Amino acid sequence: MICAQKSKLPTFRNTGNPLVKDKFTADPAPLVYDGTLYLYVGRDEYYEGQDTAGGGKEFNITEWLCYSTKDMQTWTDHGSVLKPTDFKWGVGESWAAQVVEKDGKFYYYVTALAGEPYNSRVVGVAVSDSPTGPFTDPLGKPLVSDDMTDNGPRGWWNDIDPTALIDDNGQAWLCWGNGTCFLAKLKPNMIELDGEIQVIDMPRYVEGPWLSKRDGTYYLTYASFGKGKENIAYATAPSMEGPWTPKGELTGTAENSFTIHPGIVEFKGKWYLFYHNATLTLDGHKGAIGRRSVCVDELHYNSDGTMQRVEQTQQGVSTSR
Ligand code: FUB
Repeated sequence: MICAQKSKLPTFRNTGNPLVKDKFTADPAPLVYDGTLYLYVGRDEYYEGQDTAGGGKEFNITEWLCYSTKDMQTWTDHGSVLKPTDFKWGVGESWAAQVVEKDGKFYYYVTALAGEPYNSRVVGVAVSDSPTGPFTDPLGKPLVSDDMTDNGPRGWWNDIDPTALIDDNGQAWLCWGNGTCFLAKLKPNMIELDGEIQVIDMPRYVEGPWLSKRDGTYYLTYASFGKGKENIAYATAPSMEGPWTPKGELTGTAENSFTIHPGIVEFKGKWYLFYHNATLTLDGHKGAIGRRSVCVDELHYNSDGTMQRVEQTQQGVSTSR
């Protein structure tokens, strides 16, 4: 009898920050499901001319990758789980994304470049029965397109960086935006907005929002404009309806990277802040604005619910450096 052999996925050991050392990775988005932490990232790809690119195509991300761990030390590489071209409207580049689980289905909210008739960056959603895919496009069109929001300071590319939170009462929320922080309810089907799109006014808000909840307090953590580049700041609220109170900086700026992007999760009794810097050299290519690397450090809270400032370390959360 011939038994089909399940192909074995590659694994690696956490040897400190950056966490992934064989690829450039950015915009980390953790998800805890069934005792496993899944980490979704965009793959920053090197391309000829990238070092001198000005203003335009700093980032070259054409696929999203997934990693998983049960102990933060041994990681499994699930490879590429979604591409912008998996959406029939998607063309080329993909930016930050997040996966959330509801009733055994996994919803992948992504930033992608959409072709005709959208011709802008949009938020899309893909769905799967498994955290590692395959993911398919249930809508056949973007979830948020440029015509649905005011353009604000970033024009046609302000609808980026979606983050989703499902509250304990089952209400799901979607937050996104560059230059403007947008917030809307999701319908129970998770693939349509429900009601008005609000704008949340955050000091020095740039992009990369991340929604989380701990002990009845809601956190909106985001990339803010710091000393010449982005750092991470946050605000808290007693409910998703607000009011949101700015709480200041959570981190400084990232080493060698203009951008930084938070991803926060509780896993096995500890809280973690994922972010990226650009300290990795790979195949002779030094880290750069579009050659970033995902990192993780522990996150601690004060008794009043505020977050303690996170120092970005080389040790990270590894035990094997
Ligand atoms: O990775 C491309 C963009 O850079 C993301 O969408 C932003 O959050 C910033 O990290």
